[in-house]
Amino acid sequence: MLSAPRRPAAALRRALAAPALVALGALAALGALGALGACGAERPVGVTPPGAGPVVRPTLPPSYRPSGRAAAGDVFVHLFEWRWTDVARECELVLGPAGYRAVQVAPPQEHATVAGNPWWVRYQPVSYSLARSRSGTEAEFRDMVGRCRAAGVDVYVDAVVNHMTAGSGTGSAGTAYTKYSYPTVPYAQPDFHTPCGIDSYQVARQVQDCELVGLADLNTGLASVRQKIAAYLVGLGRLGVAGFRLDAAKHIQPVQLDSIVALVNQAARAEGRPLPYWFAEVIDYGGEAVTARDYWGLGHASGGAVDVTEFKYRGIGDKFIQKGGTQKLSELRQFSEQSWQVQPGDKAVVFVENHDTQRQDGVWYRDGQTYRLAHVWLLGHPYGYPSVMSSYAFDRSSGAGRDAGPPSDASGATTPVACAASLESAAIGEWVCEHRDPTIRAMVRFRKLVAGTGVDRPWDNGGNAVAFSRGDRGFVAISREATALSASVPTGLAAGTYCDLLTGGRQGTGAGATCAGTRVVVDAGGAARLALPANTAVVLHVDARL
Ligand SMILES: [Ca+2]
Repeated sequence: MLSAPRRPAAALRRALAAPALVALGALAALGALGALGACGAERPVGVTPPGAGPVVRPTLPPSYRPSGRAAAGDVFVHLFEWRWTDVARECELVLGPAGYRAVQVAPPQEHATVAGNPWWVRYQPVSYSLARSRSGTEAEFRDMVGRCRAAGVDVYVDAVVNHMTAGSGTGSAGTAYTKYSYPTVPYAQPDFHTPCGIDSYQVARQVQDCELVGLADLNTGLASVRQKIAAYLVGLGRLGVAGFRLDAAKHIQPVQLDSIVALVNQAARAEGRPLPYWFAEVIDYGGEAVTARDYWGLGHASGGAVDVTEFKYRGIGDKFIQKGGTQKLSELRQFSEQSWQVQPGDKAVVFVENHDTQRQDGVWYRDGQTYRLAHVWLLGHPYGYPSVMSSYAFDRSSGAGRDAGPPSDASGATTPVACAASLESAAIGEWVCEHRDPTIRAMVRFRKLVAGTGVDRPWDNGGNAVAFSRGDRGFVAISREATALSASVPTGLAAGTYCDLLTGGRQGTGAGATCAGTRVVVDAGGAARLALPANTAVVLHVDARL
């Protein structure tokens, strides 16, 4: 059973996330890409047209090794569109002290420049130069990586390697380019797949070898192209970048991507550096030719591990916003890898929103307290390696609003981060800084404290409250009820009085410790006596026993 709803075709979703491409993407989704998909006349003899009969495509065995991030209780944050200098400061002042394992930063390569500075230009590479992007200069990037490392925070780079741009112009670092010509890399026409459109997600060949929403698709079947991509990532590794998000991995053949990963892993090993952490963006809600499982084997042969995004997990957020008016929190009691048909927890990168889905219809910062509660689940439950989205406020009711780039000045330059006071007060054009929210920060700490424990003693009230224990170390209860909830709920905790982490937690240690939060009594039978105000949660940890 799938609790996550089926989504529209991925091409359309992508197009909706990049409205300047809507016309093209929507056409693709309607199968009307005749002109762009005109592979016929120019196609070399002997090349099978996309969708024309069965083609044997090489596959990777689904064997893998865990990256270990889920088991360690790690959490990373995506500082969407932040400038390098701001990321560096955040690592030192917030991320390190809060216990975030890593930060995912914006694609650092030279990118297209488009009037109005939409966010998605960062996903249209012009070269692999770091000289200047909207986030800053190469010197600032290098400084950021070093300072984050020193603060105990790994830097993950968003690696856009499936495609280049959809048009022509001058890149952020000054490179003049056309759709199939990028002199700084260099790439020229023969480095790209013969242009064709994706009009069916039932045909893997189209999904992987044709143009995603009209973006020039790199021919990753060529060793020379793979070498150039690998060289970009190896260079980042030498600067101290610790990991990579493989953007649009679903649109690259797994064996070709594996070859790139292997080149980077081998270089790291040869140079005495740790192998990078990798995760692949594979949007898989079921029902398509390309699946997340196709990518499990990435990196295995070269001695590494590659995690994969689990988009079905978005359904968690839908329970919290009671999407469709019928979903209830109590249904989360049934969450498991089997019942939700999700990937193994030690393979999955999970989130309740990302930069694409927050522009669609999922839970987002404007849901305020409900957004916080969704994170209490995300970070309280042990499944997966969680990513926390940190963004800027925008209007998702209009195409222009969804397109909007980061807060910027009159010249279009991204402005320094100044966080809104709260999720609720963030005004359009302000940085929201969701990752600084006290509830989310407390949960990052909790996840680490209970790492290694499973989920047991699940409980629900049949309505909009759910609870579970983390072995004998922790307890989480969440209520989306509109009125106060009183209940006696089983826990794995020893009897005593505990101080709720979310409302302030225990201050100090030993006999002098005080409780700044709500006190919760666990009785001799191990039951917590809960009195939860509407729309709140309580989180207990064995170390917060008074
Ligand atoms: Ca491709």
